[in-house]
Amino acid sequence: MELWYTEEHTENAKFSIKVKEQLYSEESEFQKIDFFESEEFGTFFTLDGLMMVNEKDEFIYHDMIVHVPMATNPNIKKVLVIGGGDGGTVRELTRYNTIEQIDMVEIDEQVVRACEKYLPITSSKLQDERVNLYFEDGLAFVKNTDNIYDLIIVDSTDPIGPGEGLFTEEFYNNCSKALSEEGILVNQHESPYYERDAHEMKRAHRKIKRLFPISKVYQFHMPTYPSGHWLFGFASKKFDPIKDIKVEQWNSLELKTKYYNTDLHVGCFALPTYVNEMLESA
Ligand code: AAT
Repeated sequence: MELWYTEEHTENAKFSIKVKEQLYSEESEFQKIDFFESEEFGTFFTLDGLMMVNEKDEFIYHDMIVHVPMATNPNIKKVLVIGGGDGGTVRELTRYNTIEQIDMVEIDEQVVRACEKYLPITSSKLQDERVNLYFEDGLAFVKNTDNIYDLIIVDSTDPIGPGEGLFTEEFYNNCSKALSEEGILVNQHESPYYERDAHEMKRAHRKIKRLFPISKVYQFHMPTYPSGHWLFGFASKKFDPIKDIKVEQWNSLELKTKYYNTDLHVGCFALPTYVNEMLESA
């Protein structure tokens, strides 16, 4: 008998992956966590039935969420990661020797423990001595932090379930306060393609652009996320990701990356016309 994982991308379109074996299935306090083994995408996990991370395309997401802000300001020393329980974002951050402190706030400890067991490819650097793990709601965590982080990365689920609070104006406002004057905020910004995701993308952009003098959106390809076309937001009080990119400085680090490079960094901010129009009218 064949086993397939199927995700509804819209009411009328579904995406399926042939599964070799289900490795884990638990209902945590916050969400349903499932791990699967597959031929095409290796090990992958879902939260409430939605694809989060798989071994084959995770490098795209984690390259783009980390190296874009790091090449814009290579002097980043203190970083806050909100969500990101699989550890992929932390793994990429730990490659910079210049980063001194990485605080990661994940609401669901069970996601981290399961990733440590089944997804060492992303979780392997969570033990780095610069990493401090906090198991609490990111929304509450940023409330009482003032002017300390150079970079906040919101590596969150979609705005349903526990991730909902991470798409609110109150949250973005507290992130702004928690950032230093040089601070950068990068956030999981949904997809412009299908209507439901595009609605969330516009809502997020509307809120962020009111709070930050520089607020841009950049794109990348995620084969396993709905439509394959995904976005991150880049907001800052000081740095423009295109004008301020430190091409030579970043390349001199000689970090080997499979997706990110400094040409792509500039190119990924060039968006399709329909996406620009949606963002302008947000
Ligand atoms: N690195 C890509 C993986 C993720 S998972 C996002 C994580 O955010 C999950 O582990 C979830 O438990 C955590 N999370 C959700 N809400 C909160 C919260 N309020 N505070 C802290 N952590 C939270 C991102 C996948 C993106 C999928 C896009 N379709």
